[in-house]
Amino acid sequence: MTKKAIITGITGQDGSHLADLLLEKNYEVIGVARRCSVDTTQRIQHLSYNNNFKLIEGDIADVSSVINIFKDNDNVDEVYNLAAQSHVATSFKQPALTWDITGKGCLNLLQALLDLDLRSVRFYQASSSEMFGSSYDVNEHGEKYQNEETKFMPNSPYAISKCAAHHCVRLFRDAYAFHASSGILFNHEGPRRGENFVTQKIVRWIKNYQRWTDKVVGRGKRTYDADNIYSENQEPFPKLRLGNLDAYRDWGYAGDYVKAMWMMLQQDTPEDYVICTGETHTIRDFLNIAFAQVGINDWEGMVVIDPEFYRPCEVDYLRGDCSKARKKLGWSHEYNLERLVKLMLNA
Ligand code: NAP
Ligand code: F7E
Repeated sequence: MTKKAIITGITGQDGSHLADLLLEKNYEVIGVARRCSVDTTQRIQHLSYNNNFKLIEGDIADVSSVINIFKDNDNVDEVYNLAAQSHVATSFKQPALTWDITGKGCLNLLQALLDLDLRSVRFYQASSSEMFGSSYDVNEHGEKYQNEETKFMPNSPYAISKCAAHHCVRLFRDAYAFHASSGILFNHEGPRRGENFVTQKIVRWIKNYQRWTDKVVGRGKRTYDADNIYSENQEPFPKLRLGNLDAYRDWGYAGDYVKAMWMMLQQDTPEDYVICTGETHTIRDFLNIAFAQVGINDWEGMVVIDPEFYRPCEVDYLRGDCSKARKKLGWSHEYNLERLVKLMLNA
């Protein structure tokens, strides 16, 4: 029998990948998008003629909007809450808005399901490795890691909002027997990643720089010389401005990670799972890999460290341990960092 799923955050990176996955599995998919003055549906353009896909208007920060989503769409089997103000740096500038969407938005959805007596609907919450903040455990080899048992020490308004939502999910599971699970996902990227996240920002800059050298220096004559960027007789090309290059992140591919979301809701028992690659790299490592893939080994002169991109508080080290997901869900990642970077550069 065809299943029906609602996805909030459908216009985002993960929403679009999850919709692709569920439609492949013959689901009927309802995507929730908020009203915007410009078109935000680029990532789901390819679904506009799919008869099993429907786009509806809604905002998870607005209680009556959330109630109407469930009233207007019956026989829903699964709800995936991927909507969020998901940018950590922005959350320091807009903390209350971040709370309303990323924290309270999740409660609005759960409470609406309870009040409308829709407890049998399975619920997925997009929790985040940011919830660990400065916290980690150490294994027998002396390596730092985070898993489902690691305590949360959130250090941004975004992470605090995600923690609140995470605990709401646990509460609705314990208090009202909801089939609700949170995936504690570590950073995941891909060609559909928003352009102000660091991986996509770097990849886009490299691609624009390649285009610029093709135009100005001539195709096939790329010199990739840092001095080129501001040489006197050529149009200037802005350097890549970044913040802290020393933070460690466990980066995976979004297409791999949405499979884990679906797997969690197919289990008999709802539980929370860490999803990650288990490998960690600094932003500097990412720069080395990305520039090397286009034949540039000396990128330092092309990058400017700009205090604007430093955060009031940083998450220094993230490396997940997803043994539980491997064992119970049978999930594992296909893309390592090298392959992910290649995918993004070639997109
Ligand atoms: P994203 O690309 O930033 O997408 C966020 C989505 O939420 C967008 O569709 C956005 O719509 C929507 N949204 C924002 N406010 C909303 C509101 N008030 N009502 C309805 N929709 C709203 O994020 P993502 O990378 O796909 O991540 C998906 C989820 O996983 C997010 O909850 C994120 O916090 C979480 N997460 C992401 C990662 C990661 O590394 N990607 C890791 C852990 C957890 P607009 O297009 O209108 O802005
Ligand atoms: O930053 C550093 C920055 O913004 C990664 C979200 O999807 O993953 C994401 O959050 C690192 C940080 O991702 C720039 O300081 C340096 O240490 O790409 P990001 P994030 O903050 O890790 C988690 C798991 C989520 O849940 C979030 O929703 O890179 N960094 N220079 C920079 N970061 C940005 N954005 N821009 C820079 O110029």
